[in-house]
Amino acid sequence: MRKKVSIIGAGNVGATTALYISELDIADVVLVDVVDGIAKGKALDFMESSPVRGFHVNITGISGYDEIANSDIVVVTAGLARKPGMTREDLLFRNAEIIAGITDQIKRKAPNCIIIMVTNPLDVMAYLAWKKSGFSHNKVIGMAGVLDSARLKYFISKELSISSKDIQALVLGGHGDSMVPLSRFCTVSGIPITKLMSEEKVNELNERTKNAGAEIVEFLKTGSAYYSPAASVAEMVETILKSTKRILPCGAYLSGEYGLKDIYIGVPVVLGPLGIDRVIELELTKEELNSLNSSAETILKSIKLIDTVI
Ligand code: A3D
Repeated sequence: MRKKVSIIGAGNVGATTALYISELDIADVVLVDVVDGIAKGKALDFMESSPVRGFHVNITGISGYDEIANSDIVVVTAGLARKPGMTREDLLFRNAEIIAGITDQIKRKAPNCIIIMVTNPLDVMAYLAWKKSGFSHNKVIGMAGVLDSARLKYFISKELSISSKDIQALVLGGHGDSMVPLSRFCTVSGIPITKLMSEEKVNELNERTKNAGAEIVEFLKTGSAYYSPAASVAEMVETILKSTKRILPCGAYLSGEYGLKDIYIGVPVVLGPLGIDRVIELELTKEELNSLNSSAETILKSIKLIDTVI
């Protein structure tokens, strides 16, 4: 029996994720969207590319939830983007309602799956899905750290004119302005990044990483990044399904690690076949811990705001 990955939301991130996962040839993919025809049309289009791209898995597109039954992983990318005149809070409430509804469906139809949350605000939506699903917290994971670290790796590789393959970079904290890039843990083939570039340059690349999402929105005008987010989801899916137990930065539930409790936030974890195997707790400097705490405060404030939906 092939593994099965369902993706809720067949928009830019969802559809691109479906394509990347299909091309890995490791799982059948079910694409779900509330707008009738979108998922079906895209799935059929992808399948018609399979003879050329050489993958053998099946992609199904639907507007209901029956087909997600027995999914090993459900990736949630459904939601709204901020529209003119909409505050961040409005968006928070609208997406919270959407995610609450979707989580109900996942709980009913795929009670044994692992949920990977992508919808923003990421850490809050991951918390909501965990609470609403009643799943064990190792089975609800947020995707952000893989993307934020990938962006930092890319900027470093461009700066040093070297392959990004040998770069290790770590970004902690909430997904957004408050993320915490940790240059102390950033290396190129084991060489600390600070030996290869000045501190000013390191800080500049960290800042660019924090604003990387906004930089792309500024170019696109009507949407946000989706190729790199989708690639990051596919990496998490591959890690889980192939049981490679890689250490990846993910949105994880903390119950005391880093001095934080009852929150989802980005930290390095061992990602195993059952979800988060364990959280890796690093010894942080006072300054790094302060940044992580202020990132956590922002997330906790938003969690409080959607108390009624939870
Ligand atoms: P978009 O292309 O608008 O796709 C969203 C899709 O969700 C649309 O096709 C909608 O029809 C669909 N949808 C809405 N409500 C439902 C529902 N109840 N059930 C099923 N489908 C529904 O957006 P996108 O793909 O660019 O982004 C999707 C989400 O991911 C947004 O919340 C983004 O902010 C977020 N995102 C997060 C990251 C991270 O790194 C965490 C990166 C990129 C995007």
